[in-house]
Amino acid sequence: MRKNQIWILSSIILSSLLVFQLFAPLSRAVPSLYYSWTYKAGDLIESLAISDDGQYIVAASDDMNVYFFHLSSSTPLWSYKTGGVVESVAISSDGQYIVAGSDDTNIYLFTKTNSTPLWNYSTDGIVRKVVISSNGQYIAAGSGSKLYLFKYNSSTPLWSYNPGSAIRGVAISSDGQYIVAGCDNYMVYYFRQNSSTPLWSYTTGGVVQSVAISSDGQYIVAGSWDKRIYFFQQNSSTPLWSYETGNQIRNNELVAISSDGQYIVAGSWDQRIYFFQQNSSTPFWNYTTGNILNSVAIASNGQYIVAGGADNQLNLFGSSSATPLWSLTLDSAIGSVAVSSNGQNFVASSYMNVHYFDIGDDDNDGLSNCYENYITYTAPDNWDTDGDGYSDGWEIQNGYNPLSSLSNPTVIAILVAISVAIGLMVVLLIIKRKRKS
Ligand SMILES: [Ca+2]
Ligand SMILES: [Ca+2]
Ligand SMILES: [Ca+2]
Ligand SMILES: [Ca+2]
Repeated sequence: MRKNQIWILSSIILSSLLVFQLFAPLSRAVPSLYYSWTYKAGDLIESLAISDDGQYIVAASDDMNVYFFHLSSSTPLWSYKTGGVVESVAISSDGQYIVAGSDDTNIYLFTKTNSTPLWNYSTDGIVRKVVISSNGQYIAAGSGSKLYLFKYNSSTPLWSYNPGSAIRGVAISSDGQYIVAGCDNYMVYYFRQNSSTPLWSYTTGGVVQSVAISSDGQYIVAGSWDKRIYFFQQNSSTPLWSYETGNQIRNNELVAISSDGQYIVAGSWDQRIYFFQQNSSTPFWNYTTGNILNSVAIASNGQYIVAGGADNQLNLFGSSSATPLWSLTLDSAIGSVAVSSNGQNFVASSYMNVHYFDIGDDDNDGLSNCYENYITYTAPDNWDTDGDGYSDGWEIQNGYNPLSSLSNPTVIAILVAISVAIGLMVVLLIIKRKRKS
């Protein structure tokens, strides 16, 4: 009888262990616990940028400040107060250089280690858009009615171009050799770094507010108030194709292109997000949101898309499907989004707030890399840090310690079994003694 009880008990323990093991290392597209933080500025956030590796973030605010963050903390590494609303910010690939454009007419260049600008330059008006080449060597800016190009080591522009009306959209290739600009006069201009005379220009049917360029400068995309998305190759001012959406493309962050120029994303005031492959003007997919779009971004590899707008919904898509991989409702309209090169780190603004997200999960244990680095202190490259057979994510979600191999259901089951067995033996002993006496 005692043998039978022990047998039943151990089979129950064994089978529950098997069930635990089966469910422990579940893989997910987005980890169930991801890292995020929020910083609240003094006024509306106008623009956000993130370095390629997702480590550094820069924000432009109507409170006149430029804010610079490292992903490890929602407290800025530094901030700098300009003389007006900061309209636009950009960051080099490695996070080394930061550029900002303000309503005080100035362009500011910073390095990541110092809140004092390396230099600033006063333009002819409000600076609406700034960009920096991935290598940090060239800066382009659109202001009152001019496009400016700078080299990082001098506040004197290499050249400027005056189209006679405001420049709203600017983009620059990775090496800074090619620049594209969108203008209030309905034109798209394409430049080479060595000349202020455009290589070509193209007239759309409306204000061109959003432009983007592939890393090598070969492909250009533009979004216009005429509702259309235009796709160009660098050797011709005639678009390869264009596509008419249901409403205006009316913000300066509403088109984006992957590094190789193969994938294009656009957001329209028709409330839709459009995803294109380079060779076709028919969207590969589109997704209908609940309001106008304000900002879209695409990972360099073209595999992830982040988009946000006036419906407060932040959406992350994979390139293959219009069904969001992940979405989150923020507290108010999303103004700006930016994404790291692999799509695993991104930022979004909602009114005065800057939100950072890390969803990379290299070891597939259900905890994002930064969540492991900054919250649980487990290893982001080891799904079972303490080696007890239960994944880090499963342990956290079920109340065990992922850093102690003694904290897991197996050890607890064995302890329970031992106590039950001891208990049984004591009871049996007592019964035996009572029968004897
Ligand atoms: Ca992980
Ligand atoms: Ca881990
Ligand atoms: Ca473990
Ligand atoms: Ca454990």
